[in-house]
Amino acid sequence: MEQLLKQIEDIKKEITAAEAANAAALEEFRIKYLGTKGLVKQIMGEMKNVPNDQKKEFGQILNAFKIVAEEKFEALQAGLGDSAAIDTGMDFSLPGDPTPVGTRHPLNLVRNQMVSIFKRLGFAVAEGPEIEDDWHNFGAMNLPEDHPARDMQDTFYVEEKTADHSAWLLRTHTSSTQARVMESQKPPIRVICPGRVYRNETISARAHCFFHQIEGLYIDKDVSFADMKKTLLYFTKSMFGDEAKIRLRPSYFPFTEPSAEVDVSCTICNGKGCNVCKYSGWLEIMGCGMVDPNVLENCNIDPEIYSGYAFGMGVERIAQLIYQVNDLRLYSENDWRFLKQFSSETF
Ligand code: 2NL
Repeated sequence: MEQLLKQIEDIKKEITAAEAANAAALEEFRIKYLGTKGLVKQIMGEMKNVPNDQKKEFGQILNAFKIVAEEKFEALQAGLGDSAAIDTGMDFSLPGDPTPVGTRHPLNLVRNQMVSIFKRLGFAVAEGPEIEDDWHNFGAMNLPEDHPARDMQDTFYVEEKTADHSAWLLRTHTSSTQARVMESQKPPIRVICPGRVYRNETISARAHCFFHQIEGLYIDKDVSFADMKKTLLYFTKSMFGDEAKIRLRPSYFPFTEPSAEVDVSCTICNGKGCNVCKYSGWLEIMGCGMVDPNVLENCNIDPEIYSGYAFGMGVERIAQLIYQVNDLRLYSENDWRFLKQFSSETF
């Protein structure tokens, strides 16, 4: 007994004096005193040799001894702080490796900017399906059954017309979404439809089998051609700067009458003449017109009460004027050398 008590006192002194400079030394301490083959367990094992009448007293001494070892371990651990967990030899205070976050796509940058201008003018945003039936894409838009745009050469068909369903196709313009809005809402309607559209074209620098459009529609009582001109001028100035001018040239679309093509004064030379505008001073940016009465009727809007204007433009075309990208294929090749050039843009 005497000997055992002395041994406990000696180990206690050792424990009290112990130090741990790092996680490895702390682990050594734990194994030596508190491990399954450690000294605390060993001494506990001596309990069986203690005479019965002394077991209670000895038990208390042993318990206190164990607590001394455990408390010391905790104190050493606390002293080492976080580094006690695992000593990896790494300096966690060093700055981390940067995480690449990607960039916004130039077409999304331009689309967002265009949408925000029209939102300021009170236009709502509507989206619709890219796979359409031929009524919403063509019929409602006043394109007759034999119109060349419906040709397989121009339109991608997903399903041919059968006895129980119309033809399904990849929409060739977002007017199909405007038709859906007109069918389901009552005037006043003031909406823009951004989205991807498809045409059966051979891919080149100047043509692609898909591109992006924003079409707009305003229907109310007494909507005039002048209202349309003022809206499109506001849009153009917001997009290209206050010095930008517009010019309307008479044109033809099956869904509007009268119709016009809209040019903006060259965004590079401001109308003086340069390579980009081929020395004409003007660049074509959109089509527009007063919504044809047939189109209103097709969508259950009474042309005797309501009138409206509509317009459409290509997002790639506007992006080309802003960024001088002259090859349409760049937009969909996902080439990082192209995309990263837009990393500083925040829109
Ligand atoms: C273009 C397209 C235009 C429209 C598009 C339209 C027509 C109706 C209803 C809703 Cl009836 N949207 N879109 C109207 C006039 C011209 O041009 O991309 N031109 C370059």
